[in-house]
Amino acid sequence: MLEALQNQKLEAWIHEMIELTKPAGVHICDGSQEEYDTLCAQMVERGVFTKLAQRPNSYYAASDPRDVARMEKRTFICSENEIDAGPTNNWMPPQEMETKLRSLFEGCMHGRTLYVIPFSMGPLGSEIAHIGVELTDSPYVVCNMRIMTRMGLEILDLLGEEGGFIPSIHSVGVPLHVGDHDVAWPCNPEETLVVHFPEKRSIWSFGSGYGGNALLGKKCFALRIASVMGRDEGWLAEHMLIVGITNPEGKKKYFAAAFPSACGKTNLAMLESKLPGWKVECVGDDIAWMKPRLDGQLYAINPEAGFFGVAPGTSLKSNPNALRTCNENSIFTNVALTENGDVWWEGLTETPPDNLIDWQGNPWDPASGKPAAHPNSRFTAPAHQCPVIDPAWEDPEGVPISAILFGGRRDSVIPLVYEAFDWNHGTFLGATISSQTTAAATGAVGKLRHDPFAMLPFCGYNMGDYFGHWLSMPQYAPKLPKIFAVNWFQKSPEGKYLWPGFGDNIRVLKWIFERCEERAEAEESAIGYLPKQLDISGLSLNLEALFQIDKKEWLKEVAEIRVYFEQFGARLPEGICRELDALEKRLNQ
Ligand code: OXD
Ligand code: MN
Repeated sequence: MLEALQNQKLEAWIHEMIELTKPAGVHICDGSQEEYDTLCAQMVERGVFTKLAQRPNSYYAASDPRDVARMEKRTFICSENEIDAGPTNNWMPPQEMETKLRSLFEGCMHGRTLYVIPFSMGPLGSEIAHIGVELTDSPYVVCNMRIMTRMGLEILDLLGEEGGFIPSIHSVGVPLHVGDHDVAWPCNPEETLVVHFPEKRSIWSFGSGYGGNALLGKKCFALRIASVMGRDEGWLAEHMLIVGITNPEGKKKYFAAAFPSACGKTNLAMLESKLPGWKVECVGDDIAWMKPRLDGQLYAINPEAGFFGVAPGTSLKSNPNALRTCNENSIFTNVALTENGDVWWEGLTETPPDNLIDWQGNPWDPASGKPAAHPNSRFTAPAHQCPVIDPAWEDPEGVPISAILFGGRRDSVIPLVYEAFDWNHGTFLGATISSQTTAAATGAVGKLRHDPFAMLPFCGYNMGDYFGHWLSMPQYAPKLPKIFAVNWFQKSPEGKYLWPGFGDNIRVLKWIFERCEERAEAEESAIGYLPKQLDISGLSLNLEALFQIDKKEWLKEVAEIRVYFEQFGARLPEGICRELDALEKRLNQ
């Protein structure tokens, strides 16, 4: 079967991996519906999937409770030199790591099928897109990858004899020997490793079957490896949603926005406008690849083909379009099950239905204080099913980006919105995002941590160099977008949100849109340009509190950022230090 592969590099690599992992069989995925249906039926038979009676062609899966989120402590960037991974990544010498991986992968697919998944990140044939091949022993991964990427035989045709691809190998790390009993969610948490070799541009993932640890096109390729490609080739691979905004006169602009994981990116990407005449359409909800074109602007594609959205909190109020997107042909992982064969999660309805089965397969007791769905439970749904998918979402040329937004979850200090003075200042805003942690990664929830550009867990090289790459972008794209900072999450001293968020965020997008047209007015402040006016028609809220700048708190912020930046040493670009000094000076004036 492998002889049918035209690409010699691909064939040789697959042979090498078969020899290493010793699977019982090999299956080259054609990406067809028939193949997907067969794999789903097999997983239903084995108790991995439960078919949902209430949603056509949709399934529920429950993971091992030890395998529920990205494992940042076990994620490595193995560059040749430690300094090139930088202080924010885990590192090990590449030779040592390779030896370790080869011993972990030795015979690890015994008794299982090795699936070959050829996939494209981005519309087929787009100059912004890139091809990857994932080898995995998990049919759950195959089915999720079919939703999340463009996958199948046409990718092999596109690759031809000579084409390049990013090789990535994944195993759940549980070989099956004669007499072994397989479990519904095999995984090997003690040995889990998610490893990137940036110079070789390859990915090895062992021991986890969940999300970004296993669907290697997403965080591993489209962010960690692609960020390195972007640095080397003069483009940007970012943890950003992309939206198209149309104003009442029918004029359209595209924005990209970076927020740390589980801070409402999917909600913003599919926002239902509360302002008459304003419309938001979704190009992507998680990742943007942006390349300069001859006209000097940055053009973005969404490299993904589906959404891997956080389920809890998704409701008709917060994100009706996400709910409509996963009405059919979707996979739900670690949510709760209803007795009539549907799914449920905290926040979906105000009152939970009776007789729920929790994400661990037990009858749920509402009095237990435990959630029925895991806080990082997810839906995997095809992007084309989104009712507000943008008509240009698959345009191989990408969409021109007019504004970039940086946000975090901060209950004080950062105002609702402000605009950077220029590109360098905007880069500084990205570099200084901090946010309360969420359940998207293992570890404590609610702790404030720096998450520069929302890329802390996803930057494939030294973060100081990454700031430098951003500063260097004007040389590739002279007509760069304007940059803004936003914070939907400020609270009153009593702990109540000051801003309604969700569909009302259009009011902030409107100001940004009109700033891009030089129509909206702004006031210069120590931290950037603040709106002179914001359309809050119909709302009663405390605008003063939303825009207050507490200079004492900001000076504390500056001192804290200075300490944070120390870790980057000589790799911290001069341009970033200058911005910090200038901010301090303005605050002291
Ligand atoms: C995600 C994440 O899954 O950022 O998108 O963790
Ligand atoms: Mn994300």
